[in-house]
Amino acid sequence: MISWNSPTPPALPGQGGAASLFDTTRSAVVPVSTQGTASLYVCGITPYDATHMGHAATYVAFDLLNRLWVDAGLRVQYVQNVTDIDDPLLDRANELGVDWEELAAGQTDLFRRDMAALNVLPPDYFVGAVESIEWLVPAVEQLVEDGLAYPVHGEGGEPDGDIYFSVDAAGAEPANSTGAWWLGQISGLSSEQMMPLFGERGGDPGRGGKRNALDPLLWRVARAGEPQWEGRSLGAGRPGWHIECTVIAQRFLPAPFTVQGGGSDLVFPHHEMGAGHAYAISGVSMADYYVHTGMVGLDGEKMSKSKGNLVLVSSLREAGVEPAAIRLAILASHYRTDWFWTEDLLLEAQERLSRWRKAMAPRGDAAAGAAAAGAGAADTAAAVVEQMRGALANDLDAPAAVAAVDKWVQQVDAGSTAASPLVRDAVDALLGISLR
Ligand code: 5CA
Ligand code: ZN
Repeated sequence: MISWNSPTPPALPGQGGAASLFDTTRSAVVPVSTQGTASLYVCGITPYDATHMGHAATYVAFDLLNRLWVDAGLRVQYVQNVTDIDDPLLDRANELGVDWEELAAGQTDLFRRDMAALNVLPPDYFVGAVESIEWLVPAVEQLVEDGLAYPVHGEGGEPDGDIYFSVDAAGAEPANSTGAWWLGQISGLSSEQMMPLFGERGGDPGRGGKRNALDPLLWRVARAGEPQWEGRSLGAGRPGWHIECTVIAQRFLPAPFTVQGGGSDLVFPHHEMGAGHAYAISGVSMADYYVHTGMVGLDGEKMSKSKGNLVLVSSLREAGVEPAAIRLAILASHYRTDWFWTEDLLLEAQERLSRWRKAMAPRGDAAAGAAAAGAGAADTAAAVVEQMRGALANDLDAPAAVAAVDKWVQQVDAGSTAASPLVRDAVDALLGISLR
């Protein structure tokens, strides 16, 4: 699929240091090791409704990482998927009485416009689940041949032949080989903890004929009235969810790649199973680090399409809210915390944006000149950039980076230092807030 365009961030003098991130699997903030190239896969949208603040916060968080890596002189390979075929999309299309492909295409397009407006750097590859089917079918065939996946006999009106991944067979692979996967490796959850989450998050623990209730679907054979694709020995059908991200990542990124990202709602089963699929297919682990964003809510509940408690990026934009203010409102919370969207957060961000803009506007007047000539304005600006780099390298601490800019803006307002294009460039390059 085509992605979107965002301006290239300005290059800053010097170079940022290596990033540390909270890795879900290790349950700690750890230094992220990269050798010249960093690779990132962030789980993309299911395009049945418009981008809400939760999605926006997740993509802005990984955009901070992308920008930090670029600033550190790394080449970044970034892949994002679009789940353009799945149950929730088909259900919504049926509810609305619209064609599922049109719904997906329209919402994906709106997502691109929202991301461009929020100044999120585009992925190098933006790949739809439908596009991945031709690589996915051979991967599932191989899993069946290797005894790591199996067909289920239809019961209760279901047809024969849906293919499931055997978590027990895949988890029993030699545990001493590098990167071996076992159920629980990514999430650290017990089977008892997994069971309810599996049912809530797209799994079908009650499906008869499975070897383990937690086995996830790889290939759903054709049903009347559902879209279907050629599946060679699997029979016509459509893909399961987790395998989509695995095959897309395997096609476009190294194995293992550096960071698998997404919201904390994806830790289990999505990233757990995706890692299992990757290891079962290739014998190499999927990613080196698993990084998850907190959930954004509204009025005391997680913001979700299914609950309908949404604040949409596009609605705010239509109401005339500046995208940079939306982005700045997101940056006020640390990416790993769960937080609630409020009108006040947006008002604060709008005020901050105008303070920053005023302080950073080029001033040719005598006062600015006098301040610039005064004590070390350039040094002060350079120190702010280092504070921002340090804050972001420390598990993407955007609120600390924002606070460093706030403090400097106060000094500019008080006349104790001068406006500097360096800070303006750093706010643009590192935080993605363009004040031009
Ligand atoms: N297509 C799948 C991933 S392969 C999916 O989860 N789609 S989604 O549209 O439901 O979510 C898109 C991204 O936004 C995911 O990374 C998800 O974890 C994240 N997300 C969803 N809801 C929220 C929320 N309330 N707060 C923060 N992030 C969220
Ligand atoms: Zn995914």
